[in-house]
Amino acid sequence: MNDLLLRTLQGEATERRPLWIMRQAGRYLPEYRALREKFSFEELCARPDLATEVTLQPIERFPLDAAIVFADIMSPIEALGIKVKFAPGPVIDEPLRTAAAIDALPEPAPDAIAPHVMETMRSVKNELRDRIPVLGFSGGPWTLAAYLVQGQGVRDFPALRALAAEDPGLVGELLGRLTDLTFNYLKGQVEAGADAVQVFETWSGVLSFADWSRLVKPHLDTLFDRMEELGVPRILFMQNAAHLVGGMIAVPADGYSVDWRVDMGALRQALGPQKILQGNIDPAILLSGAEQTARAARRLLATVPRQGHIVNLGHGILPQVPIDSVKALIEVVHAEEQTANAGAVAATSTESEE
Ligand code: 1CP
Repeated sequence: MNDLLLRTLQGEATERRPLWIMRQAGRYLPEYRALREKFSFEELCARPDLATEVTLQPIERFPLDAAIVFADIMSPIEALGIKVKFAPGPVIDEPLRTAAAIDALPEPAPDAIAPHVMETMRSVKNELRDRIPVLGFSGGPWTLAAYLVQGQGVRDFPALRALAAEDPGLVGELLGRLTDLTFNYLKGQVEAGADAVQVFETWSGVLSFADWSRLVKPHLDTLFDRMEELGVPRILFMQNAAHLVGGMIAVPADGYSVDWRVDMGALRQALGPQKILQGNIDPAILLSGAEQTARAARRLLATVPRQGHIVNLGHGILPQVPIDSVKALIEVVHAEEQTANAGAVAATSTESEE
């Protein structure tokens, strides 16, 4: 297996940095858009044969170092008896805003949580035959709560923040239930074959450091502590959360995925070599084409030491990104190995000349 990602997450030095791209299966790929002409997003997620095909689309096109199973962060939510529509982001008809609604949420049996995603995972593992690792993923409890309480993605999620101010105990109760759901969902994916998992806590950044530390961090600590028993590396992604990084790196994860607002070189210097960091090219740079993308990638590699770094974007790839930008990113990351080899050869020949 190409195990660059897993070895990096275990703290090993590798011949080059691993690279995968958040939202690598999806709308920037013409072959994904072609499938979407025939099937809705819900159908693509619900049918393991189609979800497998979509998962593998970027892998067939590019030499990426991991696959990520095709689903949505809201995929486990149906097990709570809540219908999620996509337009194009998740929409809930009756947002959860009362104690009665939150208390009434069922506690689904683990095998009732998104069984179609587990089947997709098994089928992807089977198709890939251990060529590269497969990531499982889930939304983080706060990010799931954001959609459940707000009803849809709305800038800064004011209804969620209002409920958190008005009844922090109730929001805590909801986060506790979503932590259980997320844990069981990720456990199912690992049992189905996931080699590593990522928790997308995308909307963390809407809270202040004090509120996030009090309201959300304890649930992430519980989730990541419990995940240790799953025996696979755990990555935590937070977006728009430069002000939360100090708390984020105290969550017991194996890797920390930060967005482009974080100065990764400075973060590495502050943390020392132990913590594994993932990211963090600004996804918008890829819109400006191959040349700008290559420049940004070279700058990233020059500022962040190789060991302990997983190259990725700072957030999901955008639907309008040209394919050539993705190719340019991959070329820069792959060229580092050649440079390192050339360096090694040069060093050897200098030695033999001495
Ligand atoms: O085809 C379509 O029109 C549907 C678009 C789409 C896709 C391709 C949605 C709706 N979800 C997905 C797949 C998806 N979502 C994946 C698997 C693809 C891959 O990684 O290769 C993943 C990992 C996600 C994760 C996700 N969905 C997050 C967390 C990561 C992030 O980007 O922050 C979030 C916040 C969502 C919500 C969501 N679902 C869909 C959209 C368009 C959104 C964006 C936010 C919103 O509009 O509220």
